[in-house]
Amino acid sequence: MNKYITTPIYYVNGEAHIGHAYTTFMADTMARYEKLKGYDTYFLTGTDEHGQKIEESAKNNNKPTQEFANEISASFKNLWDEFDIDYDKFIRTTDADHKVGVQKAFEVMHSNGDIYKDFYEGHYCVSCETFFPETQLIDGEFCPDCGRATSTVKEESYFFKLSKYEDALLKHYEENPDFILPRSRANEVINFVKGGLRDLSVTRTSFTWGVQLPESMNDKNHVMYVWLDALMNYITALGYGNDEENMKYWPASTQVVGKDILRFHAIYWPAFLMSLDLPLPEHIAAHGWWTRDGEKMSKSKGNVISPKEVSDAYGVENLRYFMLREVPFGQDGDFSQRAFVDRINSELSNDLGNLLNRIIGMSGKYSDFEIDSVDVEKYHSKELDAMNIALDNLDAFMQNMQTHRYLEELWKLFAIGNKAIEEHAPWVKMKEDRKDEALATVALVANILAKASIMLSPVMPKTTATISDALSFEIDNNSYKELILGKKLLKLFNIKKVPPLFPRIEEILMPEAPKAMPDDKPNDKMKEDMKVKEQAQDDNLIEIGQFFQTSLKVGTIVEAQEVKKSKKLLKLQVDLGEETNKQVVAGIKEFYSAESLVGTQVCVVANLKPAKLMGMVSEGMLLAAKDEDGLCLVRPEKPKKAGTTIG
Ligand code: ME8
Repeated sequence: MNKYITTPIYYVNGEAHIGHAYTTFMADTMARYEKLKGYDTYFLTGTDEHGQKIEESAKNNNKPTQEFANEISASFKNLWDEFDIDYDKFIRTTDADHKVGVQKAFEVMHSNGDIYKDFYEGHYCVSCETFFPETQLIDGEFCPDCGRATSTVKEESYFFKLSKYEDALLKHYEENPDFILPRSRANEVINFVKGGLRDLSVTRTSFTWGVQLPESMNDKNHVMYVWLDALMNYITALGYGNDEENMKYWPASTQVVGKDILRFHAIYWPAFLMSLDLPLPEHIAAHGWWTRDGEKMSKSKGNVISPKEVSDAYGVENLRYFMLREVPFGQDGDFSQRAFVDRINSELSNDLGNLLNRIIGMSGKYSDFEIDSVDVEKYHSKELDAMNIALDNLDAFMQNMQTHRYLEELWKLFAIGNKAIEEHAPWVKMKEDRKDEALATVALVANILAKASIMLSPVMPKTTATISDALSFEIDNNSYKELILGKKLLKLFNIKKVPPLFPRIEEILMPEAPKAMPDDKPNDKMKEDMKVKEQAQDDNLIEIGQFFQTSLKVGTIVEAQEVKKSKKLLKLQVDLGEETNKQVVAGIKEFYSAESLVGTQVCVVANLKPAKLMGMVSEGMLLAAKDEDGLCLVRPEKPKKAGTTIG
């Protein structure tokens, strides 16, 4: 049987942030999971490159549109390659065969009587690439989705008969309660459709950056509406309208999207497919937003976290694990560095990493790195039963995209393994001459690690490859069938030493997010500022008021100490001209000795919320510049009184 998994195709108006990475990790995990189960799986991602938004972004960057699209599309592709995203195809909507496929789809919809020409008069939000009737706008002007000012559109347009599909859509939702995942999201879609669907304008005449209509329409004035063009990627990627061999993968099994674009995927997309006489996808799975300080992270707000920076600092698999474990599927999640570091240290390093180290250590000491499972069932049937219950629960969680529950359940295995070692203390049994029992516990834990690694492999493919190498077995569909479905034990292990999988990590100081604009509907004051702000955001500029929210001061370092067990941190007492000194924990140990700092002056961000680093409170941040040659502190050119304001 086939499985087909997709991500949205991302707009090329800016580089990827961790929201995009999350969607892509989710879909990649699902695709790897289906492959592990033995399905012939096709996984698609790519970039959405047409439309007014991209045309305007290219203009703002003074680049020809295609050149601009090429650069950003390549940056997405390179990032996914660096992150080992195992896609089968990376589609670009500027690909020639995609355009042919979209034209074919337009022709089919037209010949099925679903396309007609009329005149569109209404409003358009370029940022959302969405039409709105006046009645839906906030105060007659602002986009109900993103709050930005809309423009008025009056132009000839071809329309798609969306209204015709209202009943068929409602029937489909009712008969397929898992069409929209999580199920809790279905109601908003159903209510929207019940509220009445208007026919959809699917071509534009006021700009040219889009797919032309098919020759047969004999109308060169129109280009396709970007959402029609974009949604079709899911079938053109399989060759629709060209070489259709890969259409065997259609319908998609899971199409992962963010909740911002659920309406397009759960209403327009199935209606288009019905018009094309194609079956509908099995699941549209909509996840929540990653926020920063409670605000949706987005390119235009400038409050984004770069996935590359996080993965450079902490490793891409740790990032994958954290994102899939932290947030219940469908809900929003705040990206907290503290939570990230805590999960890596406690769940990956303590629960999983230590278990592997203990098995390597004990097998080396007790049985020359060979482990035989001969006595596991005799001494550990209770643990094996508990392990099998947890393993049996996993599939349902993954099918519903509940990766947090999946990982939580999987971690029960490590708890069983760690508890068995504590309770059965193999080192005591070795001394008491009960070697069989001691080795049975070691073998139990080796089997737990092997089975858990198979099931963890879709989330952490590289880490689990290291574990399977250390335990001398393969992670593939055969081992899945034997060890997971067949519940067998691995008879023999030849253990190899590997370096610790997850060395404990420390929080690296990252600046606080700039205060972002609220995402909610605009109030009066916001509306006044909206246009100016939009311009500034597009140029990645901040307002002077935002700058002055940061209190920068000259400080004198009066005490400096090394933080034991930390390669990076120094603990400083800094005089900022206040009654008491401030404690700053700074990641500069590799570049400055503690003694050399005492008595020197630095520039300090003095109004940061206190944060804890390795259990120590840090009440500020030092300004520093870092390049390939290392890091240097930013200091006043001449001595200044402690506490002098910088700005
Ligand atoms: O909407 N948190 O592209 P896009 C979580 N081209 N996920 C986020 C996110 C956040 N803060 N921000 C973005 C488009 N995403 C269209 C799609 S598909 C035929 C066309 C993720 O670049 C999430 O998956 O704006 C969201 O749906 C997608 O990126 C939007 O990416």
